[in-house]
Amino acid sequence: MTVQATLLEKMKANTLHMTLLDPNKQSPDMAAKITGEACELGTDAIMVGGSTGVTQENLDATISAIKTQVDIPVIYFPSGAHAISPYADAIYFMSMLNSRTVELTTRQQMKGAPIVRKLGIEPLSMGYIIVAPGMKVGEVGEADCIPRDRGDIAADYALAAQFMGMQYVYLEAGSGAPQHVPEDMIRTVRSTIDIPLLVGGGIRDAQAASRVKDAGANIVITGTVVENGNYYDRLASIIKVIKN
Ligand code: 1GP
Repeated sequence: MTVQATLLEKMKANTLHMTLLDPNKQSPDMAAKITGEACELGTDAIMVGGSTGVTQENLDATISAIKTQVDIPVIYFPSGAHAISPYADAIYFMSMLNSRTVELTTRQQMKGAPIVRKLGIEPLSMGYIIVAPGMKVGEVGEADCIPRDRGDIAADYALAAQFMGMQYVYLEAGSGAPQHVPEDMIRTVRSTIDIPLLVGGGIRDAQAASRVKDAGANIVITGTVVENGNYYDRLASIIKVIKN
């Protein structure tokens, strides 16, 4: 079964949770430990990526270690074509729709496409939309961040993604954002498109996860929450609220 088919099947029944790990932020062994626990707690897939500091070496080592611990999909969440791992089950083949630079809308994709084909990784096409404050990814991606009160603009970008044939839309407030994507914006986008909606950035507790889920996210992504030592109970409560 493809990763796409697996995710679509699971989404029929429930909102999904994905755990994001940055290969530059912990050792491969620690990544394997965290993802093993996240998997036991019910996370649906592991995403691996980061805005800066991802190398072919730390990416391959991290994904290989994770694959020894989990049998849920491991999806590469790339920042460019400079590193692509043959060990990933799938790659978000994404365009940062509101970037001001052609590098992140189409040029890195042009460079990465033949590599993805050669390696045989499943591409999951995604329109990536950066919402204020955007944090590091908004900065390095040279994004015209969507103002937090302009759900209409986010919805127009999301609809454009659907019309361009993309399989997913991701609303991103940026890793470590003080506040997650506003619920009004999530609702507006959800009611505009028919394809699955991912939401991430700034979701650090069960209350936030619940708000994002109730507003209409099909997939809720958390990253930072597993970056400090005492994540287990917090991650458990986040996944529980998403699955209920
Ligand atoms: C980053 O949205 C993700 O792409 C995760 O954000 O680190 O704030 O959970 P956090």
